[in-house]
Amino acid sequence: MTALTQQTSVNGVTTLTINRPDKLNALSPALFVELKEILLRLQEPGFPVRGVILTGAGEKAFIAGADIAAMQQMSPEEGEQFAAQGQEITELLEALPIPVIACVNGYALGGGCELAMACDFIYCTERAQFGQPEVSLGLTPCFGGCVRLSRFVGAGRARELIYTGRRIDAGEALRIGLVNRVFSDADAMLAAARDILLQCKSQSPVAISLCKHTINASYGRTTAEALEVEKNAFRRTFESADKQEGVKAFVEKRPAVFPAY
Ligand code: CO8
Repeated sequence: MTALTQQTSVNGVTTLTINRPDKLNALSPALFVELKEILLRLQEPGFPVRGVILTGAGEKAFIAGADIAAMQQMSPEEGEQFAAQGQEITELLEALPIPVIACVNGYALGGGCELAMACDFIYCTERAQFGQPEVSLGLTPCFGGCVRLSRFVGAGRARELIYTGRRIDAGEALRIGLVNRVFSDADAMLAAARDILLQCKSQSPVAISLCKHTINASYGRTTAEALEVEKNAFRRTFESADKQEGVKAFVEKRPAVFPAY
């Protein structure tokens, strides 16, 4: 357990909690160092985790963005380095070969919204607020906001939200497809996220990781290139013990039991 990022694991599901509630879990350079260490560990082959929940400590915020106070004195070079740190975290999150759900209770602004969008999908509570307010600070989103928001909500809505810096509530986030589900409170949200991850856990981990890789790889590729990635993924399932077990179990009319990796 670290000071700024807490990690707890139950039944193969790890919960990462950004833990700076007095600063609404704002993302500092030190926090990125801790988070990177944990994400690198989760990536190691054979690490016994099959799903991740990313959430924020306290009642008010998931993450209220990058640490604005830390940015005040940064030179352009330091700013670029901070941006690179944040992008590395979003890329590590996106590349984890297991499902990752962002659970948003409160503010997910700027870098907070960007970290949530680097997860596979987002659940939130009725109190959640999302936004990319960077333009109001004379900044641009730089942990993937300009890149990932349009993937969730389409280019027109993303442009409107980014150019105005407008905050949206949970209902609007659900309507435009930024979040998958809205819950009355954090306990219900976290219970549902754990439940979904346990459902994923009973499926083939090899197949899930290949699906995730294929979906991520489809961005920025032509349809033909993306279909090639999909075909290769399918081929790779034929090299796996999971495919042998899954297909055999169907033929034998019994539930598949996939090996744990
Ligand atoms: N950074 C640093 N501290 C923060 C941040 C933040 N992003 N957000 C809140 N805090 C701190 C406040 O300063 C305050 O600290 P203190 O008690 O010591 O004064 C504490 O958290 C509580 O905040 P408030 O008193 O402001 O709480 P309110 O309920 O009144 O307001 C808001 C909540 C609306 C969320 C308000 O805090 C706010 O607007 N926060 C900033 C939101 C924002 O603009 N986020 C985007 C930041 S930029 C970004 O994330 C883009 C990444 C760009 C990276 C660039 C790399 C160089």
